[in-house]
Amino acid sequence: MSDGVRVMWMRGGTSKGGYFLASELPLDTGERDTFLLRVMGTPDPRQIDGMGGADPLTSKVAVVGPPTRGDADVDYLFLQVFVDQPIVTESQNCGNILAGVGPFALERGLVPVAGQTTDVRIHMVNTGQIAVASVATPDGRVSYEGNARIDGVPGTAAPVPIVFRNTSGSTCGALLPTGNAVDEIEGVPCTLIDDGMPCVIMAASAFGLAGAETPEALEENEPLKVRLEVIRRAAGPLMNLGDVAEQSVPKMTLVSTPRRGGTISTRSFIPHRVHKAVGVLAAVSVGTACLLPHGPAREVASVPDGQSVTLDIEHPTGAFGVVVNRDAQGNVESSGVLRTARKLMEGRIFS
Ligand code: NQM
Repeated sequence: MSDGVRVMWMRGGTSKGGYFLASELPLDTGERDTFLLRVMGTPDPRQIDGMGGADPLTSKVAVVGPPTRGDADVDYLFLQVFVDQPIVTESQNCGNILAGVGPFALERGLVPVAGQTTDVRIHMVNTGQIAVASVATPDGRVSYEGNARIDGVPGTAAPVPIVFRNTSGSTCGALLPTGNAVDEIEGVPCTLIDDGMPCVIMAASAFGLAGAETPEALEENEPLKVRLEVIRRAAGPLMNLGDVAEQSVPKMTLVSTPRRGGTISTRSFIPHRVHKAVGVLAAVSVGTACLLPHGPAREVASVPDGQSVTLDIEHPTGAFGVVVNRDAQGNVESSGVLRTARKLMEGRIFS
C-alpha cells in the first residue's frame, strides 16, 4: 500500500464517503477491511487519523466494478465503516452513497455516456436489487451542477433521480419478516419491515416523546438509547438478521404525526447515532409502512389517495419525497427518489 490507492471522495445525497474501483482494493476482505479502517481513522470517536467525519454518515465506502449480472451496468458494494468500533460491515445497503455511483462509474469509464443524460443500472450487491440512476451528462461528460435541491444539503446540484424495483424483503427475505404488521417487543408495538432497509418502526409516543426532538436531544437520552438497543437486539433474529450486536441494521425509527404538511415525521437511530435526515431506503421502508392497513406508522400518517403517490417523509432537516407506485392489490411495485451528488476530490489514499 505504500503507493496508496486511487479514490474519489464524493457526497452522495446526505452522506459522504470514499469511492473505489473494486479492482484497486485488496481482494482479501480481511486485508480490505483493515485498509478501510485506516482510511477512515477507525476506531476513534473523532476519526482524527483518517478521512471519516466522526459520524456514520461520513464514514462510508462504495466499491464499484464491472457487473456480475446481465441486467446491470455496474456492481456496487456498500461498506459501512463504524466510527468508534473496528467494524466494517456489508450488512446494509445505502441509497445515499448510491447517488454517487453512477457519476463515479461514468468518470472511471465503466459506463459510456449515452446522451444528455445517461441511465446507469446499478446492481446493489449487498441486497441483490437493481437501481436505475439517471446522471446528467451534457457535452459528453458528467455534470454535477444544476438546480435540484434536497433537504439536508445546502445549495443546488444536478438531479440524480433513482428508481428502485423489488426492494421488498431485500435483506430479511420478506417485507414483513414475522408475517405481522405489528409485533410487540418489550411492551412496545413495532412494525418490523424491510422495503430496501430493515427498519423497526415505533410510535415516538410509546417512549413518552413528541417525535420532533432534535437529534442531539435524542442522543443525550441514555435511558431511551438503552431501551432501543434492547428492542433492536430482540428484533434482529425475528427479522432473519441473526445477532445484530455488530450490525448497523435494523434501523430504529420513531414516528409521529407530520408537522409540515408531509406524510409522517421520523427520527431514525442508525442504529446508535440519530440520522440528521433519513436514509433513502429507510425512507422507502417507512413510506411502505404508512401504506400498511395498520401499525404505528399508519396510525399517525397522513396518506394521499391513489396508486401512484408521493409520500413526504419528514426528518430533522426537512422532508424526503418518495414516489411510490402500487399494483392493483396495493403492493408497492417501484419507488422513485431524487438525490444529488458531488465530486469533492480525487487522489491516492495511504494506509
Ligand atoms: O437507507 C444511513 C444514509 C444511510 C442509509 C444509514 C441510506 C438508506 O443516509 O438507503 O441512505 O441508515 O446508516 O446514507
